[in-house]
Amino acid sequence: MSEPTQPKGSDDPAQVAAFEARIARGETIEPKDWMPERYRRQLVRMMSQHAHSEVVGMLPEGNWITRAPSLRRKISLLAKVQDEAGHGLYIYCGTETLGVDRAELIDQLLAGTAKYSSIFNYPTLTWADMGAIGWLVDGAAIVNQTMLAHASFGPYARAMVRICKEENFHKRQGYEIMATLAAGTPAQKAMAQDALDRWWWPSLMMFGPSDKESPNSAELLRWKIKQKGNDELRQRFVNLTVPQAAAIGLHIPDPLLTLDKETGDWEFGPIDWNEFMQVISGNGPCNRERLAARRKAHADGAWVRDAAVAHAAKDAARSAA
Ligand code: BYC
Repeated sequence: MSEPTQPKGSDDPAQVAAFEARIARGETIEPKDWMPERYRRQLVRMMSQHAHSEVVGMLPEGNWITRAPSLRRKISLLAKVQDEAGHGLYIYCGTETLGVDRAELIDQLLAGTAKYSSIFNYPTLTWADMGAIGWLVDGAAIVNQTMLAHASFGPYARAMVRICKEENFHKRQGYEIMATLAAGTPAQKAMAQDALDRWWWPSLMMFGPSDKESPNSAELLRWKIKQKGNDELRQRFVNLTVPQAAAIGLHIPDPLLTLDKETGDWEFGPIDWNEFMQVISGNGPCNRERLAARRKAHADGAWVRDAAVAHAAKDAARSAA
């Protein structure tokens, strides 16, 4: 990992105390401000994983652009997938303010040494999967990212504000697909239910391991990078989504789902953490396929990067002249 462009802090206790006091007062940390090296590294870890998720996340949906059932659906899906590329770009730009080169992060992704969200390692088998992804995956992302819009690091928080606005549109387009299918023929309704059955549990896994198994949470919460723990956000997502499923006549695939009338929480059954660990260790149903697709896209795009660099050099020479 390259060194930060800003003067690197020595993490002396007085500086750390002053930094933590700023965090406690709810101040935003900006790239040129002093920050503990560990804070910078945690941000690079989390933001680069997030950026990679946006970019790899284009693949499962990109798979359906040519097969969208109508022009209207195709336009929406195309716009959504393009938005995800933009999200990746904003977040990679955010990591650059922390002194890390985007090319280096992409190399880590292509080498298979960087993580990206577990959810994108599942296949998109039917058109209803476009509905399920928009509704559930973007829905989960909104719950997670609305909190990150208050993160203590300014560039990340600001990127989240815009991203969340776009994710809201993504969620609506997904939910509309699901609602339309659920109100359609029995075969269409069955297709929607099947997509919900397959995407429900992986969506809950998006929030990460339970708080007691989450090695990074305590530090991220202390530095207000995260505002809430993984379990609280997962519960919030379940509480929001259960009534949405009921409204369109679909069933959440969890026989243990029950409403706790006192707390208002929908209690859910156990998550298969073994499956989660398999997926994040590279052994999910599509991990290899996803990385192969990214590697090919990167290689195919080499001429575009070369042309951009040549153009920038010509521009600089022209300005100098
Ligand atoms: N998948 O200590 P923990 C989108 C890893 S894209 C893979 O709880 P943390 C969209 C975790 O990294 C949405 N890995 O970690 C795009 C850690 O490993 P390392 C993507 C996961 O950071 C296209 C280890 O498990 N959103 O919306 O405190 C189309 C222990 O976890 C996952 C973001 O990236 C996972 N699900 O909390 C449609 C949001 N969960 O790094 C939609 C930003 C955990 O120590 N990220 N791990 O080796 C976050 O909010 C947090 O990083 C997480 C995890 C809640 C994900």
